[in-house]
Amino acid sequence: PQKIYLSDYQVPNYLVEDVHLTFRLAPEATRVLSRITFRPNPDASSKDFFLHGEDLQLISAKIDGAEVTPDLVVGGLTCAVPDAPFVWEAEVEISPATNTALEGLYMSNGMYCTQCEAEGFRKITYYPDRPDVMSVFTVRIESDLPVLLSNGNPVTSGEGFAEWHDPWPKPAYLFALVGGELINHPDTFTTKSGKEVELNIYVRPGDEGKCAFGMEALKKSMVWDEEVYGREYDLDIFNIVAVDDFNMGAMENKGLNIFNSSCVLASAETSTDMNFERIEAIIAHEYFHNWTGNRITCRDWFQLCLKEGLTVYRDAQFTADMRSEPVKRIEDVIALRARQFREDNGPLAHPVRPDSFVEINNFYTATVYEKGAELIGMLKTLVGDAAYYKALDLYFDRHDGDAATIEDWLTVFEESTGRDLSQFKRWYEQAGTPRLAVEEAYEDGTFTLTFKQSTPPTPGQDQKDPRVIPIAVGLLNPNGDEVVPTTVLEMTEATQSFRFEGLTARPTPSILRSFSAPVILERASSNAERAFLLAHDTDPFNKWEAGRALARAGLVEMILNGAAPDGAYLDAVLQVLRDDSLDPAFRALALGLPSQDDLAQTLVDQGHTPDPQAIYEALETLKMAMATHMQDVLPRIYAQYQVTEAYQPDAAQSGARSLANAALSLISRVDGGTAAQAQYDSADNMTQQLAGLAALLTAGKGAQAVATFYEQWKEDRLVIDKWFGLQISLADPAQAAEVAEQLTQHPDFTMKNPNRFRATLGALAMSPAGFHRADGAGYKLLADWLIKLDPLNPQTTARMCSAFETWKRYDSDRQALIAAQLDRILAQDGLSRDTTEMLTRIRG
Ligand code: DPP
Ligand code: ZN
Repeated sequence: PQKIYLSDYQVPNYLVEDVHLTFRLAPEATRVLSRITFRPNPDASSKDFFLHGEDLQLISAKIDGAEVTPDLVVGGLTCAVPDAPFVWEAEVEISPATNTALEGLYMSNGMYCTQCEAEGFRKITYYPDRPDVMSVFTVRIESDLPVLLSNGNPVTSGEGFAEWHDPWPKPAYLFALVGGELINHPDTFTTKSGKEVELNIYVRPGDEGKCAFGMEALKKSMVWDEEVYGREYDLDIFNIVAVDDFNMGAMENKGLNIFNSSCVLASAETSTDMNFERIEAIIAHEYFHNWTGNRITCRDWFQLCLKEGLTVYRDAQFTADMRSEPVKRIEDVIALRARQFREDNGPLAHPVRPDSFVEINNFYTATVYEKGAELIGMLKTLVGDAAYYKALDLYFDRHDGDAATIEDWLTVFEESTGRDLSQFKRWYEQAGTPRLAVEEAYEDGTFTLTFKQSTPPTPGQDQKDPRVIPIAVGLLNPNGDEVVPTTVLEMTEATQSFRFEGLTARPTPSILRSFSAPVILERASSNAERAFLLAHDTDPFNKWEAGRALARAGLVEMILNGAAPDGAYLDAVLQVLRDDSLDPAFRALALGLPSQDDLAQTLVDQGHTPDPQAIYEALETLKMAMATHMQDVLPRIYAQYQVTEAYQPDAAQSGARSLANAALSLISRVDGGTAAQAQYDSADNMTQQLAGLAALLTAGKGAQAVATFYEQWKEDRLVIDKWFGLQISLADPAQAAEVAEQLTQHPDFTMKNPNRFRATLGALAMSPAGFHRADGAGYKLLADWLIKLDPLNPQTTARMCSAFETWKRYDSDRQALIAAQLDRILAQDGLSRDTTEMLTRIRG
């Protein structure tokens, strides 16, 4: 497969003035007629005319009305064209009903829908399918289906057709079309300048009761973007459509967002608090793309983080404003470490702005998205809030309508703040997570912090240059008072010291407050100091972090040396649990333990080979010790934080439920499952019901509830996804592969639905002890299914290959078992480009 390089970027040879598309929808023979006005690009050095096209049957082509016979080549066509503006017309036939890759135009439960990002439009018609070719689209859809949608504003519609016009020039990846028998949940929104916008959420019949929350989230997002970023919506209508079969979470097509139904449909009975929070965030994310992504798009796919990093950052700000800022920050850092640090540490490490790829779908990664968002946060910390928003105004002013680059983005900040950001740019160019070692000295009232940064080699990048790192620090007195409030140190050298003068006693530093940079802090610390920070730190993130460090240190001792659970940790966490002045959501997070994967990486960092089963057992032992140590307090907490008001998925209620359910999970280890059964039986919302079911499974008493849950919810595919996933993730690791295998035999299992595939095989891959079982059964089962899925859906197959990305951590027996499976998959005839690239990189 061919590698594409950022350094090879060339401007397009032809620009598009406008596009008219006509769709005659038919499941296996949809006709797409295109009428496209091209003009030669004066800035291009070549006159070659090439249009992308894949899986298209060309019926006819014309230039300025005269039939032509283009040369069909790999990935598209070429044709002789005039050296002046001309009109290209083509008719192609495609087969949405047999399109299982879910890219381009496809069918899901009888409904037509599209997914064009990154390169799906070329499966719809011949076109320069690259984001720097932007054009105005007019679309006519012919079909008997009652709902026919495309981008922009509706023009006309009648018996068997509808026409849409999108006045905003856009790249082809933002094109969308939907046709189906759908039910509408309508509303309206008035923008701050007084423009009325029609809002609709379209769903399959039966789902109409699950739209209200998404609609509220949309309206909140629209208000927030006006208030915080000054961005108003720019069409007469904004449509959202829910689709069951979808590779990603959702897609920001101009004026017609298409969502994986799991990321928009919500009801108290069927969705958990976590689902609600995630849905609110994804609705916001896709809506915010209207400015950061659509009005200003990316010049090429190497710039993906330009829209994704910024939009993730914006949706995180939104969630923090709607809910709790510290809780959101802690949740985000947990996810960042679990997915992005893991990626940065392994064979798939790549810069936030990659410089080469084979298949762009493989670069919709935690690094581009989540680390990309961290870079925006660091930039804001470095320049300050006011300068940040001033720079954003300039960015929107200057680049509205552009296909922009990271250079454009940084130039805006340089010009508006006068800062030189050439060193900051290394964050976009260098892969790997910097290690930040700290040493401390105290003498005559002066406290000195000396930091040393280094980044391990990553594939293709042996040497790394020092980066600019904003390090937020506060200092605490021995009595626990804060003597120096949060101060941002700006580190630019490989080694650098910072002094704090005029202190009366040696302070305890709280370093990297709010996780001010995506680095790994390496600091010798004692359990006494961690417990002190857990008790006294005023920074909620570092308070949580201190508890986590304490838990981790104790667990490492248990795993390596067979130590007993650390009494100091148990006491410290009990203090937090009892402290009713703390936000319940925070306390629930503080009760959480590092994941199996986190502990495996910790052991690797300390020079050990992780044993997945030993890690699992240490966590089980510690949870049992917590349950016993706190057994007097847990029932009180459980009772105190029961919500008695009508269900609301807001921060206050969901915080209370998360604390009560964290308590329930521990209680169930010592009460034989009584409390869990009672909660399961009486629950009137999914958060409570699922927490009850999970606690029953943990207590080994889940069999009956698993059966009744299925009977109750078998008609609801999103709830049944949870049912699949939970049985696997809470199985005894010795049985997880068998449980997963049996569930793949269940009549409700289908690999054609990415959600169901992820709920089953993904759940196994994300349960380390079960997946890494010593006999290799987990590896074999996943490989079997990746081999089956690849011919149908390469994108989802390739995504799931990252289950193997940590393989070099493990012992040589496991490595040999994994290598054999990787090689077995790689040896399949016709393996997709997506999967081949992923496995080749992982195999190394
Ligand atoms: N739909 C994906 C997202 O919003 C890709 N743009 O991140
Ligand atoms: Zn996005």
